[in-house]
Amino acid sequence: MRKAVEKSVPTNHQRLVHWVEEMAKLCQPDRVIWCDGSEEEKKRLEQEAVSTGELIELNKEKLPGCFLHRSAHNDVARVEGLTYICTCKKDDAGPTNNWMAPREAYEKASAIFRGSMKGRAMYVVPFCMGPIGSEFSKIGIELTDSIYVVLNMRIMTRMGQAVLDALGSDGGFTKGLHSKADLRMDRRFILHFPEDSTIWSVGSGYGGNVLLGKKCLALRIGSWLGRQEGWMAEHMLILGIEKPGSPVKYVTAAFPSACGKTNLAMVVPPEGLKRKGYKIWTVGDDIAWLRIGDDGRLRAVNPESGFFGVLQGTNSKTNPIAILTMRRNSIFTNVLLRPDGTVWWEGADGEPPTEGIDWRGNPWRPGMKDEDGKPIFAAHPNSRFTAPISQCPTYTDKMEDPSGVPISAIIFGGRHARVAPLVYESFNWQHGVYVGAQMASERTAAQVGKVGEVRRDPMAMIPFCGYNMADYWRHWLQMGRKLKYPPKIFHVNWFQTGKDGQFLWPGFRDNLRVLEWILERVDGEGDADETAVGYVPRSDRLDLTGLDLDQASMKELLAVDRREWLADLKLQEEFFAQFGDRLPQEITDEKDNLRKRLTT
Ligand code: GTP
Ligand code: SPV
Ligand code: MN
Repeated sequence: MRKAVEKSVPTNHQRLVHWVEEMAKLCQPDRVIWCDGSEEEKKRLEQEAVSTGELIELNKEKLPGCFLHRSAHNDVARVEGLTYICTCKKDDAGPTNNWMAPREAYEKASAIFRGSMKGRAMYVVPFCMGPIGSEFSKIGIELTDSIYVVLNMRIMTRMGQAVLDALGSDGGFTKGLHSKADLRMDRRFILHFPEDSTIWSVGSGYGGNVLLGKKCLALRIGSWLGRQEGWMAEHMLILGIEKPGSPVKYVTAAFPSACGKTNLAMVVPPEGLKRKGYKIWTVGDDIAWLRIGDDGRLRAVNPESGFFGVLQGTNSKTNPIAILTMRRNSIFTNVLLRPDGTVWWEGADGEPPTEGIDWRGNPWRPGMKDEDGKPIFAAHPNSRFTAPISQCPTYTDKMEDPSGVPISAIIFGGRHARVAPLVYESFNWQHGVYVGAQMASERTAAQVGKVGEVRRDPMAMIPFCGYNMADYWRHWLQMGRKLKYPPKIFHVNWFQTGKDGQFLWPGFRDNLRVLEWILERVDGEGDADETAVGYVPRSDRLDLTGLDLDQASMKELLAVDRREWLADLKLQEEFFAQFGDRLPQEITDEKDNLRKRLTT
């Protein structure tokens, strides 16, 4: 009997096999299934998920190969309050992470994992973050009892037998264990053990909590490994911009969750800039792994192979490339189902449907209100699509380049109704690191919590940095010293509002006008005024051809309001104080220099 089981195990990696057996003993699934990533396996899993209602097959003509999934009502976003970094020393996790001692964490979670897969299968999902064989890449194995997770991992990562083959009989890997268990909030934990390269996630079935390659490995464990091994794991899109006659220039941009990364990664030139013939290449929309190349430049790889993108507000006007990408072989999570088997969400193309089934699975009509008189949404504000990056019209095979793409500029940004101007350039790398460290942004629906509240979110990594952020900034500073050609660092803000509460900047495709100035600056061109916060473009310097924006708004967009900045400095100081002596002196120096510049 035992022989037969062993025979079906498609690896001779004894440590891996042993760990899978141990976890199966804990979770007690009915069977253990090793995933090979084949087309046949995909079909089989889809059929099974459809038969249990875990997935709903969508209209075969209009959305071929597409499925709808509804997650539990209490399980629709990342749960930062239940996400922990479990290091031996609390200080290594730092003041911005939840911390639990490893032993306590394993014990607590084991009690929930114990027997949690009874009556279900345990899938063994071998996955690789980054191109298989690249020095950037890392292998993980996720054990899960969710077919939704397997099918998403199949899109989001390089998954299957090829990964086991690359792992060989003794390769290193991150151990991921996931079980939906009973989906109870009070029995939900997302635990990271960077010292063991282990991730345990229990009690959730939602995206960033359970697709362990994404935020858990590629950012939290990744950032830890990056510091040890001399590279960086960042919450950044990677985008190539090609001007006719010039080589493609690549930039990365770090914006907090639901603040515009996917949109910028797929930006389409606005009418007024079309004459310039720009081409855009999408390398990644959420995560970048950065290393110093032999050429002394910063090089980036997207560790993922798919998008897990926000749907609300996504339509053929705001993001046509995303709409084309998700027309087939995609998974839609928490949207409205139309009677014809297509899907809809707030801000999608076309009029709201006259009827449908909402994200909770209830009949829905436009204008419906709940008991408190609040409108009932057709889709959850954090509803998402999962789609392969290879289907993206702006896909580039540079994505597969094992040595990554060279980065010319790093762009930080947040959702900031006030304070930050549309764009500014830092004075140098050290100042740029400070610009990233002082970032603040309004909360969005991507995480459970109060939407709109401003919080500090350095480098858009506050929920994702797997160690003490003070050490993280030190690592950034060190990387800069090692780079022969450090990229220039910028800050943007697409979200300033005017007195009427409306966005001042049109955003979306018009953001390319700002990227254009950024690339000019990279080339040592582009006029700028030196202000207290950094270099700001002269208002006539952005190419606004075809854009109906009055001079007054443009001035407001580029203004640096000293009073507001000084008020914000107070909040920064409170934030930085948490790190005590561990805060790098350079950050304090940069902050003090800013105060000086603002007051003289
Ligand atoms: P995550 O996947 O959570 O990391 O989000 P993201 O950073 O990729 O954000 P995404 O591009 O999906 O955009 C999030 C929301 O912001 C969507 O509702 C977009 O329509 C909206 N958005 C994106 N870019 C802009 C912009 O330039 N201006 C405005 N006003 N809204 C934008
Ligand atoms: C984010 O919240 O930054 C996301 C979505 O990209 S999730 O996968 O849930 O983390
Ligand atoms: Mn993200």
